[in-house]
Amino acid sequence: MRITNRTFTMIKPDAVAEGHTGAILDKIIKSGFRVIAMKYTRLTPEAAGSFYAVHKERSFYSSLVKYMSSGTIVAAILERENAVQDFRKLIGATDPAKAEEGTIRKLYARSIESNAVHGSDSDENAAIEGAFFFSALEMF
Ligand code: FUP
Repeated sequence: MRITNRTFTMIKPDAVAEGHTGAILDKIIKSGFRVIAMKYTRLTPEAAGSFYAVHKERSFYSSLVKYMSSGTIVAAILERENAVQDFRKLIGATDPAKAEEGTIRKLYARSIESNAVHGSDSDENAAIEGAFFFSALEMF
């Protein structure tokens, strides 16, 4: 049976700048996720604002947009059974101070804003977020 459960991730500017890309990808791959599509890119403030539009009314929005457009990111689509839920377990709580030992955010995040990685929160958002960065041809 073909497994079609996918999630979307970004390795965020702090983690890329600090040289954690390789270690984070290694952890993701060794946890059984297959990389379906991946690229290094950088968000403009407009693109970051649009990606996080759901948080537009929140007090942290403008700071988040500035941070997410501050440097190189790695965007990727991942595939595995139960991808969305299990990837969120692997990355840990939004606030690294509350993240469980061994999670990517516990290991590599600096703060609730500079929290190293993104993981989609539903299958629907995984599809929307993946399509934000990749064309249908790139997602094979
Ligand atoms: P998560 O699903 O864990 O990425 O968290 P949210 O969707 O709640 O938040 C999206 C991003 O907004 C977080 F990754 C970091 C940022 N954020 C803040 O900067 N401050 C907050 O209080 C909450 C979130």
